[in-house]
Amino acid sequence: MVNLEIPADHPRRISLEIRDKIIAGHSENIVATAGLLAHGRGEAFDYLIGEKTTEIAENAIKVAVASLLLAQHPVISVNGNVCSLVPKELVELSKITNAPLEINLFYYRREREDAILQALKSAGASKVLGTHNRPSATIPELSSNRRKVDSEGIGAADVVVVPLEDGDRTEALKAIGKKVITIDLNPMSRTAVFADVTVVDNVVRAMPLMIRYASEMKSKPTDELRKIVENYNNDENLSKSIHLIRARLEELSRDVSVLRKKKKVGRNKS
Ligand code: PTJ
Repeated sequence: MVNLEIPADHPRRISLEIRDKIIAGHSENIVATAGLLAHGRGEAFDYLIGEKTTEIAENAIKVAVASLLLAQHPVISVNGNVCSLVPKELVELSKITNAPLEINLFYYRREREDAILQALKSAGASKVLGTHNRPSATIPELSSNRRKVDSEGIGAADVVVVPLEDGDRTEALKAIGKKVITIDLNPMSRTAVFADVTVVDNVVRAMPLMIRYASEMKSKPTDELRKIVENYNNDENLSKSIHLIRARLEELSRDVSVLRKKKKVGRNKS
């Protein structure tokens, strides 16, 4: 934490505390400088969806968890932003779903890899893939630094979770036969529209819910998990998310005073 001394009754306290984590992550080499900008973009979309987990997102979370539990070789990809926001949750989800964590950075620097590895270990991770001393493979369709993956991790995976992602990787992963799950506040991003399952939510809210559902659903029969996945359509999920934003904006555009009322009632609400 950066010690900003955010007053307990500040109406935007939660949002400022999340920012604080990202800023601290940046000063510890975990978050790339561009990660600060990515966070700001996320905040804007979070504002538009109402800064809460919608029913639409919760349904996508169940599908994401069912896909992870059905996978032969699931992997959770870790970048600087998710590592700074939800390190403990990454480790817990990884343990419950038997999906190893793999560091995969767009803005690669050795110091960042080391800092992220250290943060994951402090959060309880015993094994982390994707580090410079691990066996590597290449995703041929990709030209960015993300092309280098762990051959025992993303290289061999059937399902890959890519939370809070830049837009270059999902299509490439799909081109080599991987199923892609993402958590992205922007339902119109490249990653969101090319993924198989898009959770339109903030990682700080989505990850704890994924953990809860993974614990609950772990004992479900395979057939039941398959049905959850088969009945899902990601395009519909995205349309509903975009519609939700539109409906919210339409409501507010008709009567802006609603905003004032909401702000008076809810502390830390939009
Ligand atoms: O750590 P690195 O080097 O791998 O780089 C990571 C970043 C995030 C900098 C890199 O992947 C990047 O530039 O991402 P983009 O292109 O800015 O995309 C990030 C996406 O995540 C955008 O669609 C944001 O709206 C979304 N986003 C930002 N914060 C959150 C989020 N989605 C969910 N939860 C958030 N907290």
